[in-house]
Amino acid sequence: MKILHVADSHIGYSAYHKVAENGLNQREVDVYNAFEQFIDYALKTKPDLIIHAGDLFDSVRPTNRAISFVLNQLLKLSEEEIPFIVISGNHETPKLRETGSVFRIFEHLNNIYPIYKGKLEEVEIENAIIHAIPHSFSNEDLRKNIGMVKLRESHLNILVLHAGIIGIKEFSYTRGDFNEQIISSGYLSPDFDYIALGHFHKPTKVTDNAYYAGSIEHFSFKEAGEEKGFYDIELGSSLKINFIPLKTRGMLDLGNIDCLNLSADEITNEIIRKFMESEIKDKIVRINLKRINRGKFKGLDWNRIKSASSHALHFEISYEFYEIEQELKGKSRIGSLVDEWKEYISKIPLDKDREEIEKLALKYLSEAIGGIK
Ligand SMILES: [Mn+2]
Repeated sequence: MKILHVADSHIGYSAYHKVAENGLNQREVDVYNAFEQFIDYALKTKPDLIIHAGDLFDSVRPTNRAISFVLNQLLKLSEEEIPFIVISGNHETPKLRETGSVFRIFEHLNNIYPIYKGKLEEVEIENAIIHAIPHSFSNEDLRKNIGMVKLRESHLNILVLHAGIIGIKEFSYTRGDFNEQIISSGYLSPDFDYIALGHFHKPTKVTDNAYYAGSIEHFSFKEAGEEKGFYDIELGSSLKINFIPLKTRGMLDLGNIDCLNLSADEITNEIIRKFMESEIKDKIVRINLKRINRGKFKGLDWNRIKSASSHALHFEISYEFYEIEQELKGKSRIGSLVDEWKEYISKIPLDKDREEIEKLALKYLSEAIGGIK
């Protein structure tokens, strides 16, 4: 059985100020392009099944444009009779049930199976049972949903989930996204023929039978330099899995410049040198300035930096001001922090242990302040 596993398309995402020729936000267009490449691949290769493991849309209320784009793409699959199973992820699931799901629109399309009601649903396609678990109302509900799965021995059993996985040494997931679901790796049973995961944006093998497809485009600088795409899978008595890259816009993190011992001019030169070193044309680019003070920051030659970065799609500087940390080290600042904390705690009703809590807090405060280098 031939399956395509894709996830985290985040259709409707837009960012930065660059506008495409058609007047739309360039990043929104980039994401449409990536998704369309995927659909074209599906139409050409005609898989028996497509699984989208959540976050098809970037938000609970996508724009009409984003909805009609997806509708048009899915209609192509529907007409070609390519089954498309999509579960809801944290991004498109409303916090309040009454809000209703955008996925309802797709419910009446032939061959399109939107799974979004917070409960496990089973879809049978050829000799496979797809146990599809949408974004659930809580982590506990998610665990209950997984517990309800009944493997069918006569069939291939595929689990679909949108969640972070913790508890695997080789794979560390850091929590972060809003409303996200997390489960421990113990729920990824080796008894499934395949587990199609969504949520983590980097394509990753988590266990022998569980994979994150990753996202179809770069959605934050954490993803800079990552390859984006989806899996083309041959599933039978064994699992053959092939990563198919998509053409996406480059995102470059040009790293840090330590500004402590550099003059404003030297920092400007260093930024421009980094631009020259890397091919930044049409890319999304970031540089981080470490240990810079306000004076030097103001003194950077912004005109030169602007013109040297003008052929990037987007350029941003992140920075940390050094003098704030230095102030913290000064005695007066420590004093005021402690005073601020004492005032804060005095307003909080504590029946007992006040002394103990105050002692601990002061210890941690002084450690934290002392630890800033
Ligand atoms: Mn997600």
